[in-house]
Amino acid sequence: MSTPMEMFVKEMQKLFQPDEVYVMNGSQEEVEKITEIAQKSEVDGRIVLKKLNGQEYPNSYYHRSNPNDVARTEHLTFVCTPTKEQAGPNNNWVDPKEAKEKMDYLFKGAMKGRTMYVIPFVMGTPKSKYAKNGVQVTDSLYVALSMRVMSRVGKQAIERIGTSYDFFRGIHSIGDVNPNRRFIMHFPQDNLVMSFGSGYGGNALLGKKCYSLRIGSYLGYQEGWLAEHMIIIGVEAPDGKITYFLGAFPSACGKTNLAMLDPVFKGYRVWTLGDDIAWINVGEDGQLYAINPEAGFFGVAAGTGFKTNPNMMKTLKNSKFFPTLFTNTAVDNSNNTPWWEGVSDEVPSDLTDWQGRKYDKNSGTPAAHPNSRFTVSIYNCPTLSPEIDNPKGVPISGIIFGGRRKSTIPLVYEAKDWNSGVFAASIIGSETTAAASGQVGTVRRDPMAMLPFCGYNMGEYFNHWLNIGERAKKLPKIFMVNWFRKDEDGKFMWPGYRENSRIIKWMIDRIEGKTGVKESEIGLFPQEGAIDLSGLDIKKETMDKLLSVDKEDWKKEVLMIEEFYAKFGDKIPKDLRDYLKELKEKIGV
Ligand code: OXD
Ligand code: MN
Repeated sequence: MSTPMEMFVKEMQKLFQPDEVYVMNGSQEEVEKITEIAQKSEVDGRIVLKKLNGQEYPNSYYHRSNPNDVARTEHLTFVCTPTKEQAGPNNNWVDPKEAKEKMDYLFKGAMKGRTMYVIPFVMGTPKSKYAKNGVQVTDSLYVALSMRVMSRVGKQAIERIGTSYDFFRGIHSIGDVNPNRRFIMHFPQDNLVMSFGSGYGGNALLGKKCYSLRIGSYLGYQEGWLAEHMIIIGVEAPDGKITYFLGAFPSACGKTNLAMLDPVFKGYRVWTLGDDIAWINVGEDGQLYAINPEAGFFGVAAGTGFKTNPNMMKTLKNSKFFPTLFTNTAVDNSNNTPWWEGVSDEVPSDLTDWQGRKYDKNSGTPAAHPNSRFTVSIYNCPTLSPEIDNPKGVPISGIIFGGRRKSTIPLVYEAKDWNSGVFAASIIGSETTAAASGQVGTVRRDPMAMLPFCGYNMGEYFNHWLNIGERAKKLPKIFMVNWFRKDEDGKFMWPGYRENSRIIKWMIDRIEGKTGVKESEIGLFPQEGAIDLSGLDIKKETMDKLLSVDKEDWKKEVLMIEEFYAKFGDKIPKDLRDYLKELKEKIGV
């Protein structure tokens, strides 16, 4: 008798007709073997991996993708629920039967002449009752290796799955990397994702956005937990006390930097637990507990350097866990190292750009793609929390929500309580970034930074957040931040990066009840002088502006919020509609 997992593999073999099938066991020898093969294999006319300078970047490899395949493609991503309403206006929708027929047609025979890699994986530390199992098939060596870094692959997953039918199925083929034949189809009711035509992280590493967020959010809705686009950190104060925070920010808004922040204050340190996704459960004591389903970072290289994120640079230079992949950066030919804007001030003279061309410094274009990425094990991180494999997760005292906004949104404010925090998070707007294909810099609503990742109707998702608040006995405080305010000359008003620790220190004071607040139309502001600005050269007028409500700006903001809410009709919980009404009155709309 075959196990359900074996049956799935057989079914996939029949569909894809690969020359060979290889089931990953997760061993070190296996990773080494696949890495060797990848250095000799071409996909889409490119060598899959090239070894980089091991002295500078140990165990690191370079990957260049098709230039048409460099980011998530939201317009080709679908949530195929039985009805369109279940997917909600926040998702593209196709009827599940139609979607499956389309994908089966594309998948049929797509792996002829290729090897099908079978990746049994666990999301979350395998001992945790919150961890979940999946099996992905793929014909991409790059995807197989990346999944090995980003999740717990192999034996432990096979053992956990055993004879159970209860595992996520991820079906992936890179196909012919043709954007006209590229689809990422989610079937929440079937715990299934089908993805064709892309090798890009968020489209192809199906354990990540597809399972841990889109399908995960739906499972959380069914089972009473939350799957969120959030970092997890522990902030240690000089007295040794650690306060755990979650932080939700849209893609490419500094989540990874915040996840391994080096605070400006002596005696404070940040412990990293996750930089992208959190699974949050109500613990037995009624507090919220979070685990990171992932085992690696898939971070934006562009902009990362010793000045902006020294701990990430140390992570990339650590060789403990193998391999580290660099994708669509440039390469410095003088020493065979990956290079990207921000890693050094000097632009090296002999660079090959992300598209494999000789780089011309005067071209006015960057050498690395703005969404160039690294894939690296979390276990290489020097600030890794000792709690990383705690099966219970870590108890959360604060949730930080943010967006990227030039204007309107203050540097920080606090929500009065859980429900008003859910409202504040539901109205976030953010400027789009290079992490998704399409125009960069236009403001769109991105509630909880989940707009591209919520696998069901967002109106119901908001309601689920309110319900979690009712179930939990000890709720975290909710804070809203915006590190990206600009002045009239287009200069950032707040220095950001390490200096953000000043805001986090204030949040800890608030959690501990050590400082009061000032009420405003939108929420609670820090009291005068409550944010420790010692040693920072910032004008009082700037801080006053950063911590105030500009009613004229908010009048426009409220209209955008109203327009967004209107798309969901009465799916938006009444509580949230009432908050909006109240906000309009306070702003004077
Ligand atoms: C990511 C994203 O890759 O949010 O994390 O796009
Ligand atoms: Mn992300």
